[in-house]
Amino acid sequence: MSKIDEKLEAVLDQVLRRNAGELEFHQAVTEVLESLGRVVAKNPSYLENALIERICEPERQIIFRVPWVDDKGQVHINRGFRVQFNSALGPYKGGLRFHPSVNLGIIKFLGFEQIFKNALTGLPIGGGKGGSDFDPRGRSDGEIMRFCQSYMTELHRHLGEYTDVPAGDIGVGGREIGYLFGQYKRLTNRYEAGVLTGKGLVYGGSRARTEATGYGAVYFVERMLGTKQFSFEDKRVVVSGSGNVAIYTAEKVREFGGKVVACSDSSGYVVDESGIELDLLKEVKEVRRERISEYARRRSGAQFIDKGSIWDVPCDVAMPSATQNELTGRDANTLIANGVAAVGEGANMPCTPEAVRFFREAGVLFAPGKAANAGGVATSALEMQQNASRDSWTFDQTEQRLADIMRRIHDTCASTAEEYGAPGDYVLGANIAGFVRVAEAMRALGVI
Ligand code: NDP
Ligand code: 2IT
Repeated sequence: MSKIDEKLEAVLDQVLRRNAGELEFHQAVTEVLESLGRVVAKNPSYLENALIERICEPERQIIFRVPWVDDKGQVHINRGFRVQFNSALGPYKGGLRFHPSVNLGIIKFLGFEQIFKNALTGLPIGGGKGGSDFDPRGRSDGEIMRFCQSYMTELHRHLGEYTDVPAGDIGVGGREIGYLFGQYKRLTNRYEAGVLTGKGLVYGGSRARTEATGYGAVYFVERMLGTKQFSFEDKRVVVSGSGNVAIYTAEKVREFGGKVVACSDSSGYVVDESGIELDLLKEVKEVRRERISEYARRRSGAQFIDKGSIWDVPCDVAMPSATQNELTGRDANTLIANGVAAVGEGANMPCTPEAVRFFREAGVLFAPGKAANAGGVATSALEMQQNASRDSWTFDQTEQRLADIMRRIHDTCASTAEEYGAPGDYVLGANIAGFVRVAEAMRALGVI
């Protein structure tokens, strides 16, 4: 990892001090600022008007109480968040995460990453993120619904199709978006479809949004492999997680001729040397919401392992698609020793800084999350377009646009890295290209 430019060091120091203890946020800001040294060297005007300081400070942070009643009549309190980070390019846009680990620092890291990711899509969307420390695991549909309704009862006053447009993330999928949209509609008495994305197809959702993040990540990595005359064809692939991103990553890898031999959840991982059977994985995870061990129990030849790391499984391509910092420096060394050719981040910041450094030093192709997983939010922006025009596109039409967007993001990252003297460094390329687009818009809008 490049050392930070001294002009940016003061900015970083201030961010670290002002946001004490928010380690994931520190990590995300540090990585971006490390990339910006080459930009300010070339164009010092980006240091004027506290532009970079402003990018690092959310425009608005909302924290609220979310009371709800469980099936036994017991009252619970969770904490709700929405960080409206940057609206220079469009309304705040980014998902909601429901997971017990959620805190302000995690939402801020995700919101900060989202600014640059959304800029890379080339579509008119600002950056934001939200969520709650609510744990959906083991909760009934009724409990999930009451939680979503309570969460939206507070959040609705901060949203709007021109203001802030949430979507899903960990623990928030189609079911939750439905309950959230229903409550928004009820409170506002407006059928404002464009206020949330990831909606069901019967009430304004976009075809291919469910598949978009995983499919998009595979499109990106396929193009990245192409720069070295490789492809997914006959490759062994390991995909961590078994949620929305992981499942549709696996589906597209298979379409491209690769074989996904392992996936996971927080209880462990399964290895299936004949290739993960997608209908069974969807049945276990999407329909029945069971643990990953259930997959191995129902599939002969598959093995469930609850010790060690999924990255111990040898592969040609690794696609971490579960959560932040799930792939450590040790894991990176194991993957490198096993001959990994490429790593594509389906999740947000799944590789630790040390892991990223090891991959870079070993010459492993590395696609950072803010570029590789941008297909989800890009398709959300396509959902907003369809809602604004009261139109509904076919699956093929929508997927074609997704594929074009991902190839363009890849090429932008690659050409930006080259322009700034670091060919093949997609981290640098993504950070710089995303930053420049946001910075130019912010400059045009004045000091706000
Ligand atoms: P899901 O809730 O659908 O799935 C998350 C998966 O990751 C589950 O298998 C879950 O296992 C696993 N996981 C979550 N937290 C942990 C943890 N602390 N340790 C180990 N495993 C964990 O979420 P998504 O698939 O939507 O999101 C996955 C990642 O992709 C996240 O980083 C998200 O921010 C990112 N992302 C999502 C997009 C989207 O459109 N959904 C778009 C871009 C990025 P378990 O069930 O056991 O918790
Ligand atoms: O991290 C992400 O990009 C998402 N969770 C998707 C955001 C969105 O608005 O579709």
